[in-house]
Amino acid sequence: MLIGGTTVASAASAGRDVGWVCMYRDDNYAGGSVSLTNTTTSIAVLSNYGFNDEVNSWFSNYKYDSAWFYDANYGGSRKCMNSYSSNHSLSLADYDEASSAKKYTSATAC
Ligand SMILES: [Ca+2]
Repeated sequence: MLIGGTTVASAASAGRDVGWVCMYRDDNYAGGSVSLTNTTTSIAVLSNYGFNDEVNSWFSNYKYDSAWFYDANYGGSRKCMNSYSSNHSLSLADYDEASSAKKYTSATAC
């Protein structure tokens, strides 16, 4: 899977690391993932990770809010990923829409 642009061995706990926000291709945190890590705190173009319009679930183990966006470069509709929360299955309208994502430095950013 791709984590911060580096391919690493598959790990069931990937994305659950402290400070990480992991976005998954399929429902229930499956199908491979790309993560906002402690060093990669924003991804302006998810297609650079082979992950454009792919996200169906996410898990945040980050103390502040983060968000994903319908368009690249943080454009279009913004969908909040609240601190220490998760969504095992996005709404059908939000399926396969995420094109960028970033972490904030506040728990009330969105
Ligand atoms: Ca999109």
